[in-house]
Amino acid sequence: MKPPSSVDPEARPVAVATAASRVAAQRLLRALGTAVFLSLLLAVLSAAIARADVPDAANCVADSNMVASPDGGFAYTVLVRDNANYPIAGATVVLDFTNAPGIHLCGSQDSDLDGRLIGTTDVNGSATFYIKGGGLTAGRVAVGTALDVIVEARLRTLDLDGDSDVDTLDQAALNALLGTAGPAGDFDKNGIVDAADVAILNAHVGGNCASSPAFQQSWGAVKARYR
Ligand SMILES: [Ca+2]
Ligand SMILES: [Ca+2]
Ligand SMILES: [Ca+2]
Repeated sequence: MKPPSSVDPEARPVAVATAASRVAAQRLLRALGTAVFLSLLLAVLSAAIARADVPDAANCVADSNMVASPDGGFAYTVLVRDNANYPIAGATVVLDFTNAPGIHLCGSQDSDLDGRLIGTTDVNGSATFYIKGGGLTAGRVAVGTALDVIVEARLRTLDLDGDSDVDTLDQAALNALLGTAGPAGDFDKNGIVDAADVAILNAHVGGNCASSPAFQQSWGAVKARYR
């Protein structure tokens, strides 16, 4: 029988160290596994968020016919959605009038005079503009997100002579367009200039760039920014 003193003095410490190492290794593996899982989760979430933040012009909605007047009496709404057709809040919407010569935007709205109006969508992905402007154009207004064009809209304004007001001269100009197909003078966008369009113009006589109808107080409510 071997005396206890013959036991290798190193044996027990080594065995203890090995067991401790296994526990440490398992802990390390678990920590690594958790880290890898969290990294993958973060990557997936980031991709989902990135995708949700990107407007898809094909799913955005904007009227190809636009109406404006110096008093800002007509709403024009743009809906911004992503590739899964979900609305995007806080998205930039740009109305670019630079290819619509003959249109004059009121300086009170296009304060930097660059021929563009910029809005931001609300929680429903919607941005509503009350375009203050006048004039006639054969060009189109590019309606788009920060990156893409959604639609090239045809614009008609109540200020037919382009002097930034609506008065008897505009009424006379509209009378000369009666029976035509528009877009000039076709304010209800039904493809013909008639008495209904005359009635619309008559309701805005006296309006100009300085007009501030009651509805403009709702600008803040729709959370659209202009500059
Ligand atoms: Ca501008
Ligand atoms: Ca006028
Ligand atoms: Ca009409």
